[in-house]
Amino acid sequence: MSTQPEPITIKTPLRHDWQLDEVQALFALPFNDLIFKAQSVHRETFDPNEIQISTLLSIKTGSCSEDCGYCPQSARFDTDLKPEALLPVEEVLQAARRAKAQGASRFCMGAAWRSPKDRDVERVVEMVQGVKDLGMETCVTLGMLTDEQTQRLKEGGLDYYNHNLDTSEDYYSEVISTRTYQDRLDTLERVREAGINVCCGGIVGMGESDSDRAKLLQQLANLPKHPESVPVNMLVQVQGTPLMGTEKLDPLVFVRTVAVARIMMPQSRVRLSAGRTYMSDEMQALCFLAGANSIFYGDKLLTTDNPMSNEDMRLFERLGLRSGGSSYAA
Ligand code: SAM
Ligand code: DTB
Ligand code: SF4
Repeated sequence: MSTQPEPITIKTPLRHDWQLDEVQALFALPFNDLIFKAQSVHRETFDPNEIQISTLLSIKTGSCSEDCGYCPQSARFDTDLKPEALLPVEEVLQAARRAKAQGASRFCMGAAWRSPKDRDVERVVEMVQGVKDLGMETCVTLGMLTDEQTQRLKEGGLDYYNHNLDTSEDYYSEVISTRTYQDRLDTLERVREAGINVCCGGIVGMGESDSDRAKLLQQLANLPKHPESVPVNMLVQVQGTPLMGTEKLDPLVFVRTVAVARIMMPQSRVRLSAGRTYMSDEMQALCFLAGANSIFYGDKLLTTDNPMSNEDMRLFERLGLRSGGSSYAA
């Protein structure tokens, strides 16, 4: 019996020298050409019908000192949120067990801090170890980190650290004043140096311009190494936050943003993140076609709603998608 040789696919090379006009030219392609290109790049690396699923839990909620204009957890805005101290480890592990039973492969724990205290990091390390013992991948997002804290998380076995650039450097000061873009880049560099996988993306629909979206993706792709995971969030508008009432982004521009992220970071997981409750099934299907291959799964994001798990499973069935493929593709 003769065995067929495996077909050879030549992968799009990874680039870190994107120029703004090149990124803008991708955004400006006719929609069909852009989606075709994104889906072609996607198939060089990934199974196009496999979606990685992560479940989020807010382990410390609200009363945050920062002024991120999109965020319901800032102490500076009058939102309807009930603050909660850092959760006990066992409560977190119960939520992780439920997430695993529902099919999530990664458990992401978020805390409303500017930066954690050392004793908080110790408690988070216990959570990471407990979640890993369940056989799940771990991700945490705790704000800015020191070298020592990053090291502790690495030693504790953390798989991913989420820290978003959120928007372009130019638009950043319109949204946040209490920490700088450079602070974010510094934390990302620490996480990368420590050998923890990087989860880094942004939010669109905050009133930014086309060129801000292009610049955000340029920043992400021109990092020394592409983030393994790139969350693309649509702003969830929350009553009481300064960005409440911002003009809604054209859904097709959101899909284009996903497609351009896929083309520029061909081996990263691009996550269709916050905002899915406001997206039609058809829009989400277009995002998967544009190369999104990860979602947040479970009825809640951190403090706001996410589609119900059974609705997501139904959508997966209708689209012939499977959950799986938890790790970085390369
Ligand atoms: N406090 C930490 C920090 O800011 O780094 C970690 C938690 S913070 C809530 C994590 C990320 O959630 C933010 O960087 C932002 O990208 C995203 N986020 C927060 N509120 C959002 C909203 N209303 N809509 C979309 N994304 C949001
Ligand atoms: C990310 O990029 N999006 C998630 C996660 N990383 C931590 C958070 C979305 C939060 C949406 C608003 C909320 O639920 O509070
Ligand atoms: Fe605090 Fe993070 Fe919300 Fe900013 S995004 S206000 S740092 S919880």
